[in-house]
Parts: sequence; structure tokens; C-alpha cells
Amino acid sequence: MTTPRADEQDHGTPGRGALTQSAFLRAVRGEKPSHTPVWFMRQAGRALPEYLAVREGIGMLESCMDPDLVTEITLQPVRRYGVDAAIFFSDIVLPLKAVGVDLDIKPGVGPVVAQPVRTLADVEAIPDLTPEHVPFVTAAVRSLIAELAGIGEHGTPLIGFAGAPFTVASYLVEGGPSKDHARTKALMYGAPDVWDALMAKIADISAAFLEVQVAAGASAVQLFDSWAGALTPQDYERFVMPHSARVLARVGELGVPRIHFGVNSGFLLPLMGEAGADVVGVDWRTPLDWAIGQVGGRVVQGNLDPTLVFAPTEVLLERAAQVIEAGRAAPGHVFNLGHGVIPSTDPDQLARLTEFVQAYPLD
Ligand code: 1CP
Repeated sequence: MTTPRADEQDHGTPGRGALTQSAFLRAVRGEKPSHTPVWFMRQAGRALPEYLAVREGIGMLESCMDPDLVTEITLQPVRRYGVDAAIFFSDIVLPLKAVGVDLDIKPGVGPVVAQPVRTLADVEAIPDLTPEHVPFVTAAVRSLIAELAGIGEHGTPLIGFAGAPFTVASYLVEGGPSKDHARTKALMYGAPDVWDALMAKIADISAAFLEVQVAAGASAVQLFDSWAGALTPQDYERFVMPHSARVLARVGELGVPRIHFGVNSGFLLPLMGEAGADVVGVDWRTPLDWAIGQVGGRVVQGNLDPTLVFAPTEVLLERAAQVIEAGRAAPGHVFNLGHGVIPSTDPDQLARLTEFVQAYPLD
């Protein structure tokens, strides 16, 4: 198996190979695809028995650092569902671990940071990320690109991802998952200089992490600002948007499409688009037709309620049809759930949903 050199790879620029003609990359560029492309946030993971089997006895972060395992886990949902894009298997806190931050991902909990970051000295102690910190990411992306080239009519694009500065900062400041992000916002309001230093540090790390994935062949990127919905638009604009914009601008220089997503982010959608997104991800609470009016002619991604997989299949598919119909008002629409796959999801429901979306007539 040969892996293309970084400068030979297809990053979704028109005219550069079959992958650019895939439904996902066509939709993302605002061109008419053959069908509405579909993939699912958190499509790899605990909903799949084959994932549980390969992860047995191996920690989450350890898995993320093993290129063979990352390749296998990333491919599992592509094989099972035939989705239109793969998403790199990793985690938003992986780059922090790679530069030496003492953290773990605890089963059933999520990321836990040993010494939460609260002062300027804490921020300055975090090293910048270089490609040498994450050779296993480069190796895994390269092996995935080679495998994905042979899946689907035009090959299957790989989406790289990173956490946006606010969402990553929340884990670093709180020390773990949080509902209200109270300490994080206390730092933001109470020590804006420390806040800006922390956000700039994370922005550099996230941008570098995305650059590594794109250099190795990822066709698009998604910046996850999952918890940005905890902010008012004013606070988002002052304290968060400039830092996310820096990440997106750096990736924009590489010429790959950029998706920007947050949960409960209806009121933030215009700003999340203006931050430098080509595609705005819409969470399930936000009506898709309204969201399309908010994002200034941008392509949208979303936004079926992830709990609909627990409804009767005909209800699931009826709601999916409504999402596809609403998506027609945008220059392009990538079908997705409005947040990640819930671990107790029956994979057969996602298989039916994928088939339905891909077969839905667009004309
Ligand atoms: O042992 C396990 O299986 C741990 C569960 C798990 C998995 C499968 C975690 C811990 N992370 C992941 C992988 C992951 N994380 C992916 C790749 C898989 C895919 O999409 O197919 C991605 C894109 C993420 C991104 C991520 N991690 C986000 C943003 C997306 C979102 O869901 O909003 C966030 C917020 C995290 C933090 C995190 N990591 C893990 C958990 C359980 C959490 C959330 C904790 C919390 O509620 O605060």
C-alpha cells in the first residue's frame, strides 16, 4: 500500500482527483451533489459492538496514540453504514496530553485534568504543539487516506478535527466536565489577561493539531466548540470569537473546508459563521430553516435530534425527510445529527437512516 506524499494529496480543491467529486466535498463547496451527504458526529464509539471489542482493556488516550487502532476504529462506521465521510478517531484533549498536560479520559466521565489551569504561570507552563508531539496522528491519517481512497464511488473523505479554544479551556480550567462552566467564566470575567493568554495558547495548539491532520491528507476539518452555547453573543464575540477565528484562519490558508459546530448555539450561529467557517454545524434544538437564515449564505450541517433513533423507524425517517427538505434552502447541506450519537443507539437505526438520506431524491 503506498501513501501519497503530502503535496500529492487531494485536499478537496476542484480538479484534483476523484475525492473532490464525492458528495460530501461537493455539498461543502455549495455544488449540487448526487445525494445529500451524511455522516454522524461520534459515529465511531460505544454504539458499535466492534468498537467495544477492539477497545477492550485499552484506555481511550492509549487508543488515540495507536495508529493501527485509530485506523480501524475510524473505518468501522464507514464500513458499517457507508457514510459519506469519516471522522478521525481522537479526542479534543489529545493534543494537550501530547504536549505533556497531566490529564486522562475516564470511562463514563470524560476528560479529567490533574492540575487545573487558573494563573498566567499555569498557562505559560503549557508547551506549544509541534508535529513531533503527534507522529501517531500523522501515521494514522496517512494509513486512513490510503484505505478510504478505495471506499465509495469517489473514495471517502476524512474529516480532521480539534476542540475550539473555549470548549478546551473549560476542561483545563474546571479540571473536568462541567454543566455551567462557572470557574471558566469566572476566569474570563475576572482575569481577562489570563483568559486571553489561555485562549491564545489553546488556539495555537488546536491550529497546529489541525495542520498536522491536513498535511497528512485530511480533506476537511471540524472545529468543535461544543460548550460555546453557554455564552451570550456579546461574551462570545469579545472573549471567544477572535481566538476561534485565528484557528479557522490558519486552517483556511491550507485550502480545506472548515466546519464550525457548537451545541445549543442558535443565537451564536451568525458569529460562528463569521469566525471563518465554510460550513456551520447546527444543533438539534435549532430549527434548520431558521439557522439557514442566520448564517449568511453558508453551507449548513445537521441537525436531526439524536434521540430520534429511539423512536419507531417511520418517525425517525419522517423527521429525517423534514431535515433534508429544510436543508434545500441552503447553498449546501450535509446531513448529520444535531449532536453526537448516543452510546445506547441501535446501529441498525443509523444504517437505515444513512440509506434513507442517501436514497432521498434531490430533484
Ligand atoms: O472510552 C471511551 O470510549 C470514551 C468515550 C469517548 C470517545 C469515543 C471520549 C471521551 N471521546 C471519544 C472520541 C471523540 N471525541 C471523537 C471521535 C469519534 C467520532 O466522532 O466518531 C470526537 C470527535 C470527540 C470530540 C469531543 N470530545 C468533544 C466534542 C464533540 C461533542 O460531543 O460535543 C468533546 C466535548 C469531548 C470531550 C469528551 N471526551 C470524552 C467524553 C465522554 C467527552 C465529553 C465529556 C463531557 O460531557 O464534558
